[in-house]
Amino acid sequence: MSTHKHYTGLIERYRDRLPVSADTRIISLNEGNTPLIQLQNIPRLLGKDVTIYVKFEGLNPTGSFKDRGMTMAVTKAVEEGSRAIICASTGNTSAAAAAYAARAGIKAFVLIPEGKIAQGKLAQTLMYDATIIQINGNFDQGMALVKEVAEQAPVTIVNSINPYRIDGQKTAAFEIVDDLGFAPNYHCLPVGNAGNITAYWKGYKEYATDRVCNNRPVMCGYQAAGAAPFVAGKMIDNPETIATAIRIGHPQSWESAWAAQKESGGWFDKFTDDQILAAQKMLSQYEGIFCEPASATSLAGAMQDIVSGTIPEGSTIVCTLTGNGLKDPGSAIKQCAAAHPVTIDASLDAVKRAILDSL
Ligand code: AN7
Repeated sequence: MSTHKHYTGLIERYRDRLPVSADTRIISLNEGNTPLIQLQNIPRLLGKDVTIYVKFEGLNPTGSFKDRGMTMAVTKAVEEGSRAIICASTGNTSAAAAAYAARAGIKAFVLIPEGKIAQGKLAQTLMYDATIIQINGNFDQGMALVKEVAEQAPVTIVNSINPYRIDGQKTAAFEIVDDLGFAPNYHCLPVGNAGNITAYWKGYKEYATDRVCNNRPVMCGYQAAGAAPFVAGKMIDNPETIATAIRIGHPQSWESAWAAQKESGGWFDKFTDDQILAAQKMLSQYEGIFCEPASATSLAGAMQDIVSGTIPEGSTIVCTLTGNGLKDPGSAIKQCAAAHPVTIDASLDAVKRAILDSL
């Protein structure tokens, strides 16, 4: 028998912990199995003795953590005989839904806020050939419409109100514990619709209950200042942030996110767009890891709470980097506009001078 083991996605890896049977047709793009990368330079810059890992979910097949939930949601939709899926999205869910629908050979409809999703996400969704419905409204309005239309049309909702999404996404917590041999002391992540914090907490609890590990992390949920309903303690009607992925004011997983915070002894906090972009740049510049703005909210929060001592020295911290920086080239180029590249003559002399000038 061959000793090679070809990784074929998170449903196969964790099938004992997921709602599939031996004859379920699995719709997968080999998602999951993402790297847990230890930061080497940022802890030193902070001057604190902490161990920080990032779970780089931007390396999933469509470039975000949504693939974990979508492999499960589309697998179950197909198993139940559905011919079409639908979602509202700030961009990443639409890309994942479109890709997994293409893989399954079914139709995807996506409602997106016009002009408010990053370019890479739009490009993907177009290429995977979803039907894009742009609305003059935000994610929350799109979500409300999706819930209404799904009652009157033969479409399966694949937003994280679909419980299979949460089941798929909980596997990220399994992978972290399987990699480390224990759960981190703190788990930091960006919070938008709050499906992911719900999913991680479910995964960590499941592993602790089954004694795969004997600890559970404190859950730290970080939001953009202009879209921080969990910090406000109430829903927000006009969310605004440059981190368009988390431009959400009415999170669907409201109760379960509060449960994660309370049961884990964690907290919510909010960060300005400038703080989020600064964290995104630091991660790129000092660690070589390029995530999208929303994802950097996790590191912005971790850094603040490490520096203040809220997260004490000696801690092991995992930050989820939910999406790839290549999703949103526009905000990156804009942020680095001051350092825009110079153009010179195509001559050896000119290139040499350019190098010597900046050494
Ligand atoms: C990069 O794609 O809601 O708190 O429609 O794309 O589970 O919603 C995206 C959310 C964080 C927030 N980081 O996660 C969508 C969508 C990135 C994201 C979040 C999203 P949740």
